[in-house]
Amino acid sequence: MTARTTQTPFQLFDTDSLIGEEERAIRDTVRRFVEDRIKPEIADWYESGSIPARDLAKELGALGVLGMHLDGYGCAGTSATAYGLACLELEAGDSGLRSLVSVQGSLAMFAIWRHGSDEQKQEWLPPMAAGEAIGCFGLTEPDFGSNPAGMRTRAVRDGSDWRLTGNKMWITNGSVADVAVVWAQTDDGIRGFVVPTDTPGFMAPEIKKKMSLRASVTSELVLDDVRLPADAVLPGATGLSGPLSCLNEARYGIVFGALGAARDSLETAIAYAKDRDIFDKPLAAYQLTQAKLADMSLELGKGMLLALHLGRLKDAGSLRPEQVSLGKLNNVRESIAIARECRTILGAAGITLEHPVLRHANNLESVLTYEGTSEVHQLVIGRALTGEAAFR
Ligand code: TGC
Ligand code: FAD
Repeated sequence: MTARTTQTPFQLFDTDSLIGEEERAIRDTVRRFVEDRIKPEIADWYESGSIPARDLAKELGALGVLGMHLDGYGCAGTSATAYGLACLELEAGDSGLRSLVSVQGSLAMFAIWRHGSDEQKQEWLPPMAAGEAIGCFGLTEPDFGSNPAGMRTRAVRDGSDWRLTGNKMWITNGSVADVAVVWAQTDDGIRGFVVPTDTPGFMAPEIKKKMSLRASVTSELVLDDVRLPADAVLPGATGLSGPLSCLNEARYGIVFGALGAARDSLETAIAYAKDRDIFDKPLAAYQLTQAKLADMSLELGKGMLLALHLGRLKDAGSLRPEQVSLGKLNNVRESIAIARECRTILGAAGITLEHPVLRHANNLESVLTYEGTSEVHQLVIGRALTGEAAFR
């Protein structure tokens, strides 16, 4: 019997025909970096719960992915679609790697780029784009995750200075950051502050014993009467719309990124099923296996079409927050389902770090929760459909 030519899920959908030449070149460069630099090391980093964040930040800076869709200040100024494709390739390595890049570029850098003064931009954006300075973004608090409007961290005036007091929780990159963008209540509503992490009173203990995102630094931020100069405040942001505008950027990256974890899981499962003989023939030759592979490929391909559509809307400047919610909700929910189903195809072998599938599934538990839980995105979509806000 002659072997048939096979296609990958994305080849089945011919999604490459929707991507420009330059975008494909960027994607392929990031994919090579992940294959050569990340995949050989990631299982060990995950098992030990540590990553060489400082080295990686510099390498990612040299690759040009930090704040890559922003203009000026050393940023590459690519299309939003190219940024999405880069997120997909990074997350095919590990969600923790994509998180490092999302938090740096879409949250910390974007906050300064969109809402900062010229001086703040000049001081922080070039070293952050190069990966010489690492940023974090402190919005969530121990008692206020889905509802950041209730935050208790407070900044009060002291002469022309500010004094900042409070606690932030679950902050990616916190313990390795050089600069933290911290959101706090003030007499004028919620404001953002650019806080160099060597300021007295700033501490960032790392959160340990995680079962998800183990190859990512997650921290608490303790702000114990941190004194900041008048020009530490982001002049362009007043109210909750300031931090939420940054979340749109990071959520957009996740719309693509989650599909990378799913693609890597599915490619692993297909290769494994072809290789593994069960009851005297390859696992891939059973109808039950093929039904799983077909259904997963459908969801992966549909997710990619949705991501590319949202990417084009973003490039045209017309992407709305509720549309980002459609993509984040669907693509993370389907990607975690794919990673879990792939694990069944690998049987017992699927539970180890020899294969990436359970690592991806465990990581996607965090991705399902951060940047707005699935329930929050259902409620955003529900509000868009009905006009009724059902958050409270
Ligand atoms: P609501 O009354 O709806 O809005 C308050 C003000 O904000 C404006 N707004 C937005 N602006 C920009 N983008 C959006 N997506 C916006 N959504 C709302 C809105 O127009 C209003 O403006 P104004 O001028 O009238 O004041 O606010 P709400 O308190 O009812 O909350 C709505 C809700 C629940 C959707 C929001 O609080 C929310 O999204 N909660 C989820 C919190 C969240 O996602 N946190 C993420 C923290 S960062 C993180 O997880 C990083 S993970 C690491 C990684 O990315 O890898
Ligand atoms: P809660 O808000 O307590 O939610 C608990 C449950 O209640 C969820 O299922 C939720 O969907 C549900 N729920 C909430 N509201 C409603 C409602 N109105 N109706 C029905 N159900 C509801 N934050 C940052 O600021 N910066 C970071 O860099 C960052 N990095 C993170 C990294 C990791 C690994 C993780 C896990 C989290 C990170 N976060 C970060 C925090 C993240 O954004 C929050 O965990 C998330 O917003 C949810 O908040 P919570 O965990 O407090 O859950």
